[in-house]
Amino acid sequence: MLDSLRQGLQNAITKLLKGDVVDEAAIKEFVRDLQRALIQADVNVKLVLGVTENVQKRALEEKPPAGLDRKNQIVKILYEELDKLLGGDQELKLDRTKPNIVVMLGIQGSGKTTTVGKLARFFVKKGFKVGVVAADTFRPGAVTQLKTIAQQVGVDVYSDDKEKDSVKVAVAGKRLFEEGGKNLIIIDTAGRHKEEQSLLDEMSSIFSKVKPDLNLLVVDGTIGQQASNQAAAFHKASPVGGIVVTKLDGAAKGGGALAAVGATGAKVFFIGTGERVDDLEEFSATRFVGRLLGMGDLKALLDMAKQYEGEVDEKRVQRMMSGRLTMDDFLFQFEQVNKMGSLKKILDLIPGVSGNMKSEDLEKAEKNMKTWKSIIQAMTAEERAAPEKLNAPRVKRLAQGSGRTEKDVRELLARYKQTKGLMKTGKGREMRQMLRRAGGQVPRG
Ligand SMILES: Nc1nc2c(ncn2[C@@H]2O[C@H](COP(=O)(O)OP(=O)(O)O)[C@@H](O)[C@H]2O)c(=O)[nH]1
Ligand SMILES: [Mg+2]
Repeated sequence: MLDSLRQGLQNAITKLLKGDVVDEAAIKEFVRDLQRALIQADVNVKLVLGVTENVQKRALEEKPPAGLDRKNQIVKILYEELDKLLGGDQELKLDRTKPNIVVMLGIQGSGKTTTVGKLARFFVKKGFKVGVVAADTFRPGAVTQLKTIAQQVGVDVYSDDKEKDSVKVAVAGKRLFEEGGKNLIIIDTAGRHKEEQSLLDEMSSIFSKVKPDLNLLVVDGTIGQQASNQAAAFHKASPVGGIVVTKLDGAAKGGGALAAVGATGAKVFFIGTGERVDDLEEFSATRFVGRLLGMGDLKALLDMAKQYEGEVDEKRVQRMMSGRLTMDDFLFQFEQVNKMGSLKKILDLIPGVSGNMKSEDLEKAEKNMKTWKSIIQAMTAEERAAPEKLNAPRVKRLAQGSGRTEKDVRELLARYKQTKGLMKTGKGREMRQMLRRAGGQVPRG
C-alpha cells in the first residue's frame, strides 16, 4: 500500500541517518527529499510546504531530549508532523445500546456498496446486530449487488424493488430494522458520475428524513488531492461525520487523498485496501505514519522511552558496556524489560523486529527470564559480583535454593557469559542504542 510514497520517505530517512553530520545543509536536503516524495504522492503543494517548513524549523531549533540523538530526533519530528497532517488518531465509537444509523455518501464507483459489506462484516465481528438498506434506486443492479454482499457477510437486507424514491426506501428500511432490534443500520445510497446537484439534493433529503447518527463519506483514494473538493461538496449538502478512503491498495495518489481529507478536518475512520469484504482497516494516523516510515509503532516506543528516561543508572550502564557485567546487572536488565511490559509488546515496537519473531520464541524468552531471575535471587552477593566462581557444588545449591534444575542454572551462566562477550564486541552496538533510547547516556563504541 502506498509503496512509492513509503519508498520515498524511507529513502530520505536512510540518507539522513547514514550521513556523517546533521547540519543545516543536511536538514535542508532531507526536507527537499521529503517534498519530492510527498508531491509525487499527489499531496497538495500547500500542505507539503506546510509540513516540510515545520519539519525544517523544528529540526533546526529543537534540541533532542535526553536519550535521543539528533538524527532520531528529526525522524521523530517528521513522524509527528505527518501524524498531524493526517489528523491524528480517531476511532469510530458506536453506542451498542441504541440503533446507530449510518448513511453512506459518495459518488458512483467510489466504493460505497463494497464498503457497506466491509463495515457490516467489521461490526458483526464486534457483536453488533447489523441490517443494511438498499437505497440506491438509481443504478440498475445496485440492489442485487448489495444483496449478494450481505449474504456473503450474513446480514439482513432491506430493499423494495417497486419503490423508486430512495428517501422512502431509506426511511422504511430504517424503521423496519429499528423495530427488529438491530443496533447498526447502514444505508447504501446512489451516486452519480460527478457531484451533481441532484445527487447532493438527494443526500440532503435523506439526511433530513432519516436523521442518521453518522454520514459516512466514501472517497476513492485514487483521485488524490481532489478528494478535498469532493469532501467539501458533500459536506455542504449533508454534514459529513467521517470518511472512508478506498482503493488505497496500489493507489499512487492515496497519500494525497488522505492528506487532503485530513486537512478538511474530517475524520478518516477506515481505509479500504482491496475488493474483498475483509479488506478494511480502522485508520489510525499514528500507526499509518509509523508504517509509512517503516518504524513499527515509533511513537509508542518514544513515549515508553520517555517514561523510563533517567531510570537507567549511568554508571551501571558504563560498567556493563565495558564488559564488567555482574549478575546484578544481568538481573537489572530483565527488570528493565519487565517494567516496560511484555517482551512481545516491546519487540513489536522496535523498528524492523516486529513480525520477525515467532511467538513461541518469545514465550520461551519470557519463561527463561522468570527462571533466571529466581536463580539470581538465590545467589549470594559475592556470587552475583563474580559469577565465574560458580562451581558444580554451587550450581547444585542454587538449583535447590531456587527450585529450578541444574540445567537451568548452567543455561543462565552460559547466557550471562554470552551477553558479557556481546557487550564488548561490535554486536553490542544495537544494545547500546536500545539503552540509549531507554534514557541512558551510553558511550559510543
Ligand atoms: N482495489 C479496490 N477496489 C475497490 C475497493 N473498494 C471498492 N472497490 C471496487 O470499486 C468498484 C466500485 O465499488 P462499489 O462499491 O460498487 O462503488 P459504489 O458505486 O460507490 O457503490 C468495485 O469494482 C469494487 O470492487 C478497494 O478498497 N480496493
Ligand atoms: Mg453502490
